[in-house]
Amino acid sequence: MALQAVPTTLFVAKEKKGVAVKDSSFFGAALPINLKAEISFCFKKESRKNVTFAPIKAQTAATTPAINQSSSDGKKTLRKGSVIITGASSGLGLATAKALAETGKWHVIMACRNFLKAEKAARSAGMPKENYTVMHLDLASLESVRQFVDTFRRSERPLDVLVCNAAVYQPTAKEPTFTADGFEISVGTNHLGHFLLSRLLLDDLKQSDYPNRRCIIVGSITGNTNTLAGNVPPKANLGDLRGLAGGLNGVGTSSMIDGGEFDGAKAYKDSKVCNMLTMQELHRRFHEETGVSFASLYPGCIAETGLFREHIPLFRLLFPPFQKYITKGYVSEAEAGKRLAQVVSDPSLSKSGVYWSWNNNSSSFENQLSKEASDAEKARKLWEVSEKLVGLA
Ligand code: LMG
Ligand code: NDP
Ligand code: PMR
Repeated sequence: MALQAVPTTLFVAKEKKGVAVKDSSFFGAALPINLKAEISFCFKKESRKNVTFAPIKAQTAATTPAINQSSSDGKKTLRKGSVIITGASSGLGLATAKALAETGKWHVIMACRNFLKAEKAARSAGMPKENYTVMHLDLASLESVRQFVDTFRRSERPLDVLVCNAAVYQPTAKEPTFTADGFEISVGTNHLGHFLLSRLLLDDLKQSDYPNRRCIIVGSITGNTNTLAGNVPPKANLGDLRGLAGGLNGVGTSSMIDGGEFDGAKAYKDSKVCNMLTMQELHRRFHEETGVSFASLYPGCIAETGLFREHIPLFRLLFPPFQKYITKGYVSEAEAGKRLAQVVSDPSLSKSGVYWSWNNNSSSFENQLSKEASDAEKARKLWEVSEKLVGLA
């Protein structure tokens, strides 16, 4: 078992191409760690291809073009970018929204299931009022996803970057619960809701004239079995997707992607594998044609977010110090928000098809995904089954 590129001081001896073997005695066993970290935080600015100066789209023809030629000194200025962030009412999504809104260079559309909670969160985070809009989106309903896309289009804002961030995690559930469309809730929300959303909004991204158009899907280390964290049971495994193909509704078929017994923690990790596979499939199918960059990331372990709200109190108490002092994988919400904001707007992180991670000194690098999370054949199959489930095929 090769455990790979976990950017924690606990296990990474030094960055080096190839395989290193280091005795990490955490489990009292020697773990071979592939340290092929491919640190590359000094990219060249990618030359801007496919920049068009045409009106953004029919219903936004009156909107200012992305790049204005200022009349007085001939200097070019960029209009505010327009970014949708799902699940921006707490945790990573809120921290990212805040980081971007505070720059004054972005208008953030906070796509949230709880409108009032999001509005309150934005206000108490001190986000400048003119730099955000809250819009209703419940990813656990395909109808709501479609309605969100319609409402967004009617708002006549361009779409420059889409961030698929929202997620639910049910580690203690004994029985599955289901979305409005009858899918097990973690995969239904985290993967299928975002799958439909990103497919529908791809047209809007295509029509944007912004120089760096991006679609980002938040992944995680726990879905990658080439890491120590990804080997904490239960491990992610999509199998041959037989449960997904059966509709994940638990009625006569399994509620798990691989067709197995329900396990909430595994369902979450499986959904993260789906997120990372979807990003790569989007890249393969659309990057060249559209110029849109697709990326995923592991922002670090943000051990105090609402993600763990359903975990037992003892876990919520011990998890942050465990990550801070033992694994050293801990990051604050604010730091994680800065990392995701970088993937949204930093010119040096515009490469498509990349799974970004950060070292302990907060420098970004292109990380390696596990075998399953980078399996192109599985990504294609996942795409086809998902299209059927969300009504696109
Ligand atoms: C499953 O369990 C659940 O069943 C499922 O419901 C779901 O929650 C899923 O992934 C989510 O997890 C998985 C897990 C349970 O099982 C295993 O990982 C099996 C392997 C167990 C091996 C145990 C090794 C123990 C290592 C702990 C290291 C402690 C060292 C203490 C030294 C202290 C020195 C100061 O696992 C758990 O639930 C574990 C909970 C993880 C968080 C708590 C870890 C305890 C750490 C306590 C220290 C915190 C204080 C640090 C302060 C430092 C001050 C300097
Ligand atoms: P939070 O629970 O704080 O944030 C999740 C957000 O998703 C909340 O805003 C929540 O809304 C929203 N959400 C949940 N269900 C829906 C739905 N049906 N429709 C719309 N929005 C919904 O967790 P995090 O900030 O930790 O998680 C954000 C992302 O980061 C996730 O993709 C997670 O997988 C990923 N991640 C987190 C890590 C961590 O250590 N915390 C590590 C690696 C990745 P509401 O506020 O209404 O509940
Ligand atoms: Mg983990 C380098 C070690 C490392 C890292 C970076 C994480 C991240 N975890 C690590 C190690 C361990 N964890 C070890 C050794 C254990 C056994 C004690 C352990 C346990 C553990 C549990 C029970 N870890 C967890 C849980 C959860 O319930 C969290 C989870 O799996 O959510 C799906 C979780 C996480 N550990 C992480 C990260 C980032 C998570 C949370 C969320 C996520 O992937 O989105």
